[in-house]
Amino acid sequence: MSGIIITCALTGSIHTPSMSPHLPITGADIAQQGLAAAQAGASILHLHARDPMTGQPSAALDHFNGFVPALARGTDAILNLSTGGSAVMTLEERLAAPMAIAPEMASLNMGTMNFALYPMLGKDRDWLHGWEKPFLEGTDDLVFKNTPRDLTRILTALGQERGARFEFECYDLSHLYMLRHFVDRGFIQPPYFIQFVFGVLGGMGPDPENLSHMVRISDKLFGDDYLFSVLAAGRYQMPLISIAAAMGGHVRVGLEDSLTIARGQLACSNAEQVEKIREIVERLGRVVMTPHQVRATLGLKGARNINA
Ligand code: KMH
Ligand code: ZN
Repeated sequence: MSGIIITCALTGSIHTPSMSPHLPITGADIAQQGLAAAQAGASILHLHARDPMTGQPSAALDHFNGFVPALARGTDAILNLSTGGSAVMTLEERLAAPMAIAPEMASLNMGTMNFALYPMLGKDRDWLHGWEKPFLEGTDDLVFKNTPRDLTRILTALGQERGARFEFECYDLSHLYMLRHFVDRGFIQPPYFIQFVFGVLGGMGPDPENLSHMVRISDKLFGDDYLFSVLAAGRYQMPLISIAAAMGGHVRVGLEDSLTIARGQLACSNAEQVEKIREIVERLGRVVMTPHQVRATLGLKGARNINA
């Protein structure tokens, strides 16, 4: 089996500060956890920003500049900026930092969908910030908008004009067909790095049968021109990505998608999750790819060509 890519998504926009003291919030936290995750074996760092005062997901370039330069100086891991941001942001807000930084990689969410986080309200908590509870409550009426027009805009502005390659986030079978549509329109060149996303309420559930089917249909639509990676939200993270690794796929960990290291036990850091999956995949006989190998495999433009 070929090498395996470990992506680590450091903070995201799903979890809120009250859910874990280990969720990185400030630029210094995000940089420090990113460097440690890269040291542990993550060759791609998937990046979101937060407001350091409130912990709220942020799209502000200033907040990205709180950690992107430190990561660019301190690691050769590939910096992958989210264009999903948070579902409550407008597309132009989501694009501000990636347009300015012109990263080697950016995420691209392949369809409009529900993004319901309100089940996380189930637990009794002492909320640290006033925004957290209303934010989660509001997700019962939240549309994560990624129309074909939005996708065209991102592919043009970041891909064609700034040389970024993409992590295609597919939460559903239908998203594979949307990806194929943009391939047919000539917007995207192979190989396609497809992230299958499981366990977001609004996308597909974390059933292994769904993973098999996503692979089957991707084989049909993209033949040898794609690589798949898997992320799964919450407690399904490690089990489902371990299956993906055994199937020859790639894996994504990180506190963006799961705050735990084992059932009911908070992870102390992003690096702890990287270390755990690294051990699992190495025991399966997979070899963790270096950033250099990933750049060659995915045809990235190189770290020198970003604005950081
Ligand atoms: N946290 C993932 C389920 C993005 O940043 O573009 C979604 C995500 C989207 O990573
Ligand atoms: Zn993300």
